[in-house]
Amino acid sequence: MALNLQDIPRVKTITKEDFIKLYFKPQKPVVIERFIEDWPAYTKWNLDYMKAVGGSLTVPLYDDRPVDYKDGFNEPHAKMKLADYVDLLKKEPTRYRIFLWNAIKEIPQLQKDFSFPDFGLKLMKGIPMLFFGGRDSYTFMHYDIDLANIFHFHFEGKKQIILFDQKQNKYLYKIPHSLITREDIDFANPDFEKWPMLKKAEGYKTDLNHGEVLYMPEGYWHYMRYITPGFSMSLRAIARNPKNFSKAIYNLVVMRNFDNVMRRVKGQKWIDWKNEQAIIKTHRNNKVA
Ligand SMILES: O=C(O)CCC(=O)C(=O)O
Ligand SMILES: [Fe+2]
Repeated sequence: MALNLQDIPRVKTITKEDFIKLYFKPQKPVVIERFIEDWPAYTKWNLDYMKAVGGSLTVPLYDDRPVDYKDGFNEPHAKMKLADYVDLLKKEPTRYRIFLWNAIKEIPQLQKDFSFPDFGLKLMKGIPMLFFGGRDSYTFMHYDIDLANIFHFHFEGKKQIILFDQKQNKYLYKIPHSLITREDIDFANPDFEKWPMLKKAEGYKTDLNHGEVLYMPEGYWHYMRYITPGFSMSLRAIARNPKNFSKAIYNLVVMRNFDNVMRRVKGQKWIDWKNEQAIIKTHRNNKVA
């Protein structure tokens, strides 16, 4: 038994008219394989290059430890010089990932290596975010707080991707007041005895290679596992669907602050309660005793 996942459609390249009509309007994911071949980044960007241009910078690192009430929302677990981190990635599998790092702000010359593509959507130019990971490290299943449209460009190596749309929430053991599913689900190889409702979820999958760009529609859940060490850049465009846009505002203004306060007030009990609720609610919604 495996998750019910269909392959994300792939195109070699695409016009903005076709992108809008075939993928943005219906909110379907797509991989564009040869979109950035004219970017200098296509030939330049690899782990050695990042080490050469930013090696002395200190970068925030995350591992896959479960959420702890003492951590703030998205607080890093460790810090390292980028040069040491790249060496570590190349030497051995590591759980440490760089997540949501605004590298262009710290290494402005990277800006010269790419251009903001015209997909017919207005991209938020101030925040091209970078993500790095070592072999077998993964970014837990989540969706982004602003439910943005995300263009995810991958460099060096291979990365496994699993996506679900928001209609699947009732099957995914979503943690209330957060943007993640139960962290003890291994989406690469789920235990269906423990998580039976996952059998009903319908999603998408692909392996992303160097130079490919993945379009993730608004609010899509994403799980990403680094099959080999590598890194990616995400560009985003604000949620256009009014329902998603208001959810984004709610998450940013209310949900995040409420969750932080509850962590401070109730501590680990709050985290434990949310984790239990993920199971209770998923099974109740699906009427499993
Ligand atoms: O690449 C990763 O590790 C995660 C990427 C991600 O979550 C995003 O682009 O929103
Ligand atoms: Fe994300």
